[in-house]
Amino acid sequence: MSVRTQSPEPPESSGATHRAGFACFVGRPNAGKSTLTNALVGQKVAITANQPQTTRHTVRGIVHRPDAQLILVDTPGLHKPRTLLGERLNDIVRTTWAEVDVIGFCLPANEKLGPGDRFIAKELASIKKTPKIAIVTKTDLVDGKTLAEQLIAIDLLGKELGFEWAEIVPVSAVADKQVDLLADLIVPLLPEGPALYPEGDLTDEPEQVMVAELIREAALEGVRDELPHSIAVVVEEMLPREDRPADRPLLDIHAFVYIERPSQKGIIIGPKGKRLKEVGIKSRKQIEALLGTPVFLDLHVKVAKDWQRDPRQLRKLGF
Ligand SMILES: Nc1nc2c(ncn2[C@@H]2O[C@H](COP(=O)(O)OP(=O)(O)OP(=O)(O)O)[C@@H](O)[C@H]2O)c(=O)[nH]1
Ligand SMILES: [Mg+2]
Repeated sequence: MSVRTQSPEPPESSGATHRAGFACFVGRPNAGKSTLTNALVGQKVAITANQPQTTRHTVRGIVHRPDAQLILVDTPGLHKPRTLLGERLNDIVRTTWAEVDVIGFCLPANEKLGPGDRFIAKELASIKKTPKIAIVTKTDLVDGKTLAEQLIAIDLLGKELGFEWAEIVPVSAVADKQVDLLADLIVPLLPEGPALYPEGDLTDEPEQVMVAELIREAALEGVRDELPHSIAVVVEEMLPREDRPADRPLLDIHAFVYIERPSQKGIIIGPKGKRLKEVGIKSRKQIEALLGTPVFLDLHVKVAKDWQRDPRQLRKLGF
Protein backbone atom coordinates (compact mmCIF):
# COMPACT_ATOMS: atom_id res chain seq x y z
CA MET A 1 0.00 0.00 0.00
CA SER A 2 1.34 3.44 -0.81
CA VAL A 3 -0.15 6.27 1.16
CA ARG A 4 0.92 9.68 0.00
CA THR A 5 2.40 12.26 2.27
CA GLN A 6 4.66 14.00 -0.23
CA SER A 7 4.66 15.05 -3.87
CA PRO A 8 6.00 12.82 -6.62
CA GLU A 9 9.38 13.70 -8.15
CA PRO A 10 8.93 16.21 -10.98
CA PRO A 11 9.39 14.61 -14.40
CA GLU A 12 12.88 15.09 -15.85
CA SER A 13 11.78 17.10 -18.84
CA SER A 14 9.38 19.21 -16.81
CA GLY A 15 8.16 22.39 -18.40
CA ALA A 16 7.52 20.93 -21.82
CA THR A 17 4.29 18.99 -21.31
CA HIS A 18 1.02 20.62 -20.50
CA ARG A 19 -1.85 18.48 -19.30
CA ALA A 20 -5.56 19.16 -19.16
CA GLY A 21 -8.46 16.98 -18.13
CA PHE A 22 -11.26 16.07 -15.80
CA ALA A 23 -11.36 14.50 -12.36
CA CYS A 24 -14.60 13.85 -10.54
CA PHE A 25 -15.19 13.53 -6.83
CA VAL A 26 -17.67 10.85 -5.84
CA GLY A 27 -18.71 9.49 -2.47
CA ARG A 28 -21.54 9.23 -0.02
CA PRO A 29 -23.55 12.35 0.79
CA ASN A 30 -21.75 14.62 3.28
CA ALA A 31 -18.30 13.08 2.60
CA GLY A 32 -16.77 16.52 1.95
CA LYS A 33 -16.63 16.53 -1.86
CA SER A 34 -17.82 20.09 -2.39
CA THR A 35 -15.64 21.49 0.41
CA LEU A 36 -12.63 19.82 -1.18
CA THR A 37 -13.56 21.14 -4.62
CA ASN A 38 -13.73 24.68 -3.26
CA ALA A 39 -10.41 24.28 -1.43
CA LEU A 40 -8.65 23.13 -4.60
CA VAL A 41 -10.16 25.91 -6.73
CA GLY A 42 -9.41 28.46 -4.02
CA GLN A 43 -12.89 29.95 -4.17
CA LYS A 44 -16.41 28.82 -3.43
CA VAL A 45 -17.88 27.30 -6.58
CA ALA A 46 -20.08 24.70 -4.87
CA ILE A 47 -22.27 25.19 -1.83
CA THR A 48 -21.69 23.02 1.23
CA ALA A 49 -23.75 22.10 4.27
CA ASN A 50 -23.66 19.75 7.19
CA GLN A 51 -26.48 17.72 5.67
CA PRO A 52 -26.57 14.93 3.15
CA GLN A 53 -27.51 15.64 -0.47
CA THR A 54 -26.52 19.26 -0.60
CA THR A 55 -25.15 19.07 -4.14
CA ARG A 56 -27.83 18.42 -6.76
CA HIS A 57 -26.01 18.85 -10.05
CA THR A 58 -22.48 18.48 -11.29
CA VAL A 59 -20.44 21.56 -10.51
CA ARG A 60 -17.22 22.18 -12.38
CA GLY A 61 -14.35 23.90 -10.59
CA ILE A 62 -11.24 24.80 -12.57
CA VAL A 63 -7.72 24.68 -11.17
CA HIS A 64 -5.16 26.64 -13.22
CA ARG A 65 -1.50 25.71 -12.94
CA PRO A 66 1.52 26.47 -15.14
CA ASP A 67 1.84 22.78 -16.06
CA ALA A 68 -1.82 21.83 -16.22
CA GLN A 69 -5.47 22.69 -16.13
CA LEU A 70 -7.40 20.43 -13.84
CA ILE A 71 -11.17 20.49 -14.12
CA LEU A 72 -12.85 19.10 -11.04
CA VAL A 73 -16.35 17.75 -11.34
CA ASP A 74 -18.11 17.76 -7.99
CA THR A 75 -21.06 15.37 -8.01
CA PRO A 76 -24.09 14.77 -5.78
CA GLY A 77 -23.51 12.19 -3.04
CA LEU A 78 -24.42 8.69 -4.18
CA HIS A 79 -27.12 7.19 -1.99
CA LYS A 80 -30.03 4.80 -1.91
CA PRO A 81 -32.71 6.78 -3.73
CA ARG A 82 -36.06 7.29 -2.08
CA THR A 83 -37.51 9.76 -4.56
CA LEU A 84 -37.40 10.47 -8.26
CA LEU A 85 -35.02 13.33 -7.48
CA GLY A 86 -32.73 10.83 -5.73
CA GLU A 87 -32.74 8.58 -8.81
CA ARG A 88 -31.94 11.52 -11.06
CA LEU A 89 -29.03 12.54 -8.84
CA ASN A 90 -27.57 9.03 -8.93
CA ASP A 91 -27.89 8.95 -12.73
CA ILE A 92 -25.91 12.19 -12.90
CA VAL A 93 -23.09 10.64 -10.88
CA ARG A 94 -22.90 7.50 -13.01
CA THR A 95 -22.83 9.46 -16.26
CA THR A 96 -20.07 11.66 -14.88
CA TRP A 97 -17.67 8.97 -13.76
CA ALA A 98 -17.86 7.32 -17.15
CA GLU A 99 -16.63 10.55 -18.76
CA VAL A 100 -13.68 11.69 -16.63
CA ASP A 101 -9.94 10.96 -16.72
CA VAL A 102 -9.58 10.33 -12.98
CA ILE A 103 -12.04 9.35 -10.27
CA GLY A 104 -11.51 10.59 -6.72
CA PHE A 105 -13.48 8.50 -4.23
CA CYS A 106 -14.01 10.56 -1.06
CA LEU A 107 -14.29 8.72 2.26
CA PRO A 108 -14.49 10.65 5.53
CA ALA A 109 -11.73 9.76 8.03
CA ASN A 110 -14.12 10.00 10.95
CA GLU A 111 -16.64 7.39 9.79
CA LYS A 112 -15.96 3.68 9.45
CA LEU A 113 -16.44 2.24 5.97
CA GLY A 114 -20.08 1.30 5.58
CA PRO A 115 -22.36 -0.47 3.11
CA GLY A 116 -22.79 2.80 1.21
CA ASP A 117 -19.04 3.06 0.60
CA ARG A 118 -18.77 -0.60 -0.41
CA PHE A 119 -21.62 -0.16 -2.84
CA ILE A 120 -19.88 2.75 -4.54
CA ALA A 121 -16.49 1.00 -4.56
CA LYS A 122 -18.05 -2.04 -6.22
CA GLU A 123 -19.44 0.11 -9.00
CA LEU A 124 -16.10 1.86 -9.42
CA ALA A 125 -14.38 -1.52 -9.73
CA SER A 126 -16.30 -2.13 -12.93
CA ILE A 127 -14.84 1.02 -14.53
CA LYS A 128 -11.55 -0.61 -15.40
CA LYS A 129 -9.87 1.98 -17.58
CA THR A 130 -10.06 5.01 -15.27
CA PRO A 131 -7.50 5.49 -12.48
CA LYS A 132 -9.15 5.69 -9.08
CA ILE A 133 -7.73 7.68 -6.19
CA ALA A 134 -9.05 7.09 -2.67
CA ILE A 135 -9.27 10.41 -0.85
CA VAL A 136 -9.63 10.25 2.91
CA THR A 137 -11.33 13.51 3.84
CA LYS A 138 -11.71 15.42 7.14
CA THR A 139 -8.44 14.12 8.62
CA ASP A 140 -8.48 17.02 11.08
CA LEU A 141 -11.27 15.21 12.94
CA VAL A 142 -9.31 12.04 13.85
CA ASP A 143 -6.12 10.95 15.58
CA GLY A 144 -3.25 9.17 13.86
CA LYS A 145 -4.34 5.69 14.86
CA THR A 146 -7.87 6.08 13.53
CA LEU A 147 -6.52 7.50 10.29
CA ALA A 148 -4.06 4.61 9.88
CA GLU A 149 -6.87 2.09 10.40
CA GLN A 150 -8.99 3.85 7.83
CA LEU A 151 -6.17 3.83 5.28
CA ILE A 152 -5.66 0.10 5.76
CA ALA A 153 -9.39 -0.59 5.46
CA ILE A 154 -9.57 1.34 2.20
CA ASP A 155 -6.55 -0.45 0.77
CA LEU A 156 -8.17 -3.79 1.64
CA LEU A 157 -11.47 -2.72 0.11
CA GLY A 158 -9.74 -2.20 -3.24
CA LYS A 159 -7.96 -5.55 -3.00
CA GLU A 160 -11.23 -7.34 -2.13
CA LEU A 161 -12.79 -5.90 -5.26
CA GLY A 162 -9.79 -6.80 -7.39
CA PHE A 163 -8.17 -3.43 -8.07
CA GLU A 164 -5.43 -1.19 -6.72
CA TRP A 165 -6.02 2.48 -5.92
CA ALA A 166 -3.75 4.67 -8.04
CA GLU A 167 -3.15 6.59 -4.81
CA ILE A 168 -4.55 6.78 -1.29
CA VAL A 169 -4.39 10.37 -0.09
CA PRO A 170 -5.42 11.71 3.32
CA VAL A 171 -6.54 15.36 3.17
CA SER A 172 -8.24 18.02 5.23
CA ALA A 173 -9.93 20.75 3.23
CA VAL A 174 -10.80 22.66 6.39
CA ALA A 175 -7.27 22.58 7.86
CA ASP A 176 -5.70 22.90 4.36
CA LYS A 177 -3.67 19.71 4.77
CA GLN A 178 -2.38 17.94 1.66
CA VAL A 179 -4.88 19.69 -0.63
CA ASP A 180 -2.15 20.85 -3.02
CA LEU A 181 -0.56 17.42 -2.86
CA LEU A 182 -3.82 15.94 -4.10
CA ALA A 183 -3.67 18.17 -7.19
CA ASP A 184 -0.02 17.17 -7.71
CA LEU A 185 -1.07 13.53 -7.75
CA ILE A 186 -4.04 13.96 -10.08
CA VAL A 187 -2.23 16.04 -12.72
CA PRO A 188 0.15 13.28 -13.99
CA LEU A 189 -2.94 11.12 -14.63
CA LEU A 190 -4.45 13.68 -17.03
CA PRO A 191 -3.93 13.51 -20.79
CA GLU A 192 -1.49 15.88 -22.46
CA GLY A 193 -3.17 18.82 -24.10
CA PRO A 194 -3.82 22.56 -24.05
CA ALA A 195 -6.05 24.33 -21.53
CA LEU A 196 -9.77 23.74 -22.07
CA TYR A 197 -11.07 26.82 -20.27
CA PRO A 198 -9.91 30.44 -20.49
CA GLU A 199 -7.33 31.59 -17.96
CA GLY A 200 -9.07 32.90 -14.85
CA ASP A 201 -12.36 31.02 -15.22
CA LEU A 202 -13.01 29.19 -11.97
CA THR A 203 -16.28 27.54 -12.93
CA ASP A 204 -18.69 27.24 -15.84
CA GLU A 205 -21.75 27.62 -13.64
CA PRO A 206 -24.11 30.29 -14.97
CA GLU A 207 -24.42 33.28 -12.61
CA GLN A 208 -28.13 32.69 -12.16
CA VAL A 209 -27.50 29.14 -10.95
CA MET A 210 -24.77 30.25 -8.54
CA VAL A 211 -27.07 32.89 -7.10
CA ALA A 212 -29.84 30.31 -6.59
CA GLU A 213 -27.37 27.97 -4.92
CA LEU A 214 -26.16 30.66 -2.50
CA ILE A 215 -29.77 31.30 -1.49
CA ARG A 216 -30.35 27.57 -1.02
CA GLU A 217 -27.21 27.29 1.09
CA ALA A 218 -28.45 30.04 3.40
CA ALA A 219 -31.90 28.45 3.53
CA LEU A 220 -30.42 25.06 4.47
CA GLU A 221 -28.71 26.39 7.55
CA GLY A 222 -30.37 25.16 10.71
CA VAL A 223 -33.20 23.21 9.07
CA ARG A 224 -33.51 19.52 9.86
CA ASP A 225 -35.02 16.16 8.97
CA GLU A 226 -36.86 16.13 5.67
CA LEU A 227 -36.90 19.87 5.12
CA PRO A 228 -33.43 20.27 3.53
CA HIS A 229 -34.47 17.85 0.80
CA SER A 230 -37.69 19.77 0.19
CA ILE A 231 -36.03 23.10 -0.54
CA ALA A 232 -35.35 24.21 -4.10
CA VAL A 233 -34.50 27.71 -5.27
CA VAL A 234 -35.13 29.28 -8.66
CA VAL A 235 -33.94 32.73 -9.68
CA GLU A 236 -36.65 34.12 -11.93
CA GLU A 237 -35.04 37.39 -12.92
CA MET A 238 -31.85 39.40 -12.51
CA LEU A 239 -32.14 42.94 -13.86
CA PRO A 240 -30.20 46.17 -13.28
CA ARG A 241 -32.52 48.73 -11.64
CA GLU A 242 -33.43 51.51 -14.06
CA ASP A 243 -32.83 55.20 -13.33
CA ARG A 244 -29.79 54.56 -11.15
CA PRO A 245 -26.74 56.82 -11.41
CA ALA A 246 -23.81 55.02 -13.09
CA ASP A 247 -21.74 55.06 -9.90
CA ARG A 248 -24.56 53.61 -7.78
CA PRO A 249 -25.90 50.58 -9.65
CA LEU A 250 -28.35 48.13 -8.11
CA LEU A 251 -29.20 44.67 -9.33
CA ASP A 252 -32.75 43.46 -8.70
CA ILE A 253 -32.92 39.72 -8.11
CA HIS A 254 -36.26 37.94 -7.84
CA ALA A 255 -36.15 34.40 -6.55
CA PHE A 256 -38.53 31.71 -5.34
CA VAL A 257 -37.78 29.35 -2.49
CA TYR A 258 -39.84 26.22 -3.16
CA ILE A 259 -40.95 23.76 -0.53
CA GLU A 260 -43.11 20.67 -0.85
CA ARG A 261 -45.93 21.15 1.64
CA PRO A 262 -47.86 24.11 3.01
CA SER A 263 -46.90 22.98 6.54
CA GLN A 264 -43.22 23.71 5.75
CA LYS A 265 -43.92 27.32 4.91
CA GLY A 266 -44.00 28.50 8.51
CA ILE A 267 -40.59 27.02 9.29
CA ILE A 268 -38.91 28.62 6.29
CA ILE A 269 -40.48 32.01 6.85
CA GLY A 270 -40.18 31.96 10.65
CA PRO A 271 -42.07 34.05 13.19
CA LYS A 272 -42.94 37.42 11.66
CA GLY A 273 -40.81 36.52 8.64
CA LYS A 274 -37.64 36.60 10.71
CA ARG A 275 -36.01 33.50 9.30
CA LEU A 276 -36.61 34.32 5.65
CA LYS A 277 -35.23 37.78 6.30
CA GLU A 278 -32.05 36.26 7.72
CA VAL A 279 -31.71 33.97 4.72
CA GLY A 280 -32.06 37.03 2.50
CA ILE A 281 -29.45 39.06 4.35
CA LYS A 282 -26.96 36.21 4.50
CA SER A 283 -27.24 35.18 0.87
CA ARG A 284 -27.35 38.77 -0.39
CA LYS A 285 -23.93 39.46 1.10
CA GLN A 286 -22.50 36.44 -0.68
CA ILE A 287 -24.23 37.30 -3.95
CA GLU A 288 -22.87 40.84 -3.82
CA ALA A 289 -19.36 39.48 -3.25
CA LEU A 290 -19.77 37.06 -6.15
CA LEU A 291 -21.15 39.58 -8.64
CA GLY A 292 -19.30 42.64 -7.36
CA THR A 293 -22.41 44.84 -7.33
CA PRO A 294 -25.02 45.90 -4.77
CA VAL A 295 -28.11 43.73 -4.89
CA PHE A 296 -31.77 44.04 -3.96
CA LEU A 297 -32.93 40.52 -3.23
CA ASP A 298 -36.63 39.76 -3.38
CA LEU A 299 -37.41 36.31 -1.94
CA HIS A 300 -40.77 34.55 -2.09
CA VAL A 301 -41.74 31.18 -0.67
CA LYS A 302 -43.91 28.93 -2.81
CA VAL A 303 -45.28 25.42 -2.45
CA ALA A 304 -44.53 22.97 -5.27
CA LYS A 305 -46.42 19.97 -4.01
CA ASP A 306 -44.22 16.85 -3.66
CA TRP A 307 -41.84 18.14 -6.34
CA GLN A 308 -39.16 15.54 -5.52
CA ARG A 309 -41.46 12.80 -6.79
CA ASP A 310 -43.18 14.59 -9.64
CA PRO A 311 -41.54 14.42 -13.10
CA ARG A 312 -43.27 17.57 -14.31
CA GLN A 313 -42.26 19.66 -11.32
CA LEU A 314 -38.73 18.26 -11.46
CA ARG A 315 -38.44 19.41 -15.05
CA LYS A 316 -39.69 22.86 -14.10
CA LEU A 317 -37.07 23.07 -11.38
CA GLY A 318 -34.34 22.03 -13.78
CA PHE A 319 -33.79 18.33 -12.99
N1 LIG B 1 -13.75 19.12 10.00
C1 LIG B 1 -13.91 19.06 8.68
N2 LIG B 1 -15.14 19.15 8.15
C2 LIG B 1 -15.27 19.08 6.82
C3 LIG B 1 -14.16 18.91 5.94
N3 LIG B 1 -14.62 18.86 4.68
C4 LIG B 1 -15.96 19.00 4.76
N4 LIG B 1 -16.37 19.13 6.03
C5 LIG B 1 -17.75 19.35 6.51
O1 LIG B 1 -18.56 18.24 6.12
C6 LIG B 1 -19.89 18.68 5.79
C7 LIG B 1 -20.25 18.21 4.40
O2 LIG B 1 -19.41 18.82 3.46
P1 LIG B 1 -19.79 18.96 1.92
O3 LIG B 1 -18.56 19.43 1.23
O4 LIG B 1 -21.05 19.72 1.74
O5 LIG B 1 -20.05 17.41 1.58
P2 LIG B 1 -20.49 16.76 0.17
O6 LIG B 1 -19.77 15.46 0.06
O7 LIG B 1 -20.31 17.74 -0.93
O8 LIG B 1 -22.03 16.48 0.44
P3 LIG B 1 -23.24 16.25 -0.65
O9 LIG B 1 -23.21 17.38 -1.62
O10 LIG B 1 -24.45 16.27 0.21
O11 LIG B 1 -23.00 14.91 -1.26
C8 LIG B 1 -19.86 20.21 5.91
O12 LIG B 1 -20.41 20.56 7.16
C9 LIG B 1 -18.39 20.55 5.84
O13 LIG B 1 -18.06 21.74 6.52
C10 LIG B 1 -12.84 18.83 6.54
O14 LIG B 1 -11.80 18.70 5.89
N5 LIG B 1 -12.79 18.90 7.91
MG1 LIG C 1 -21.66 18.49 -2.25
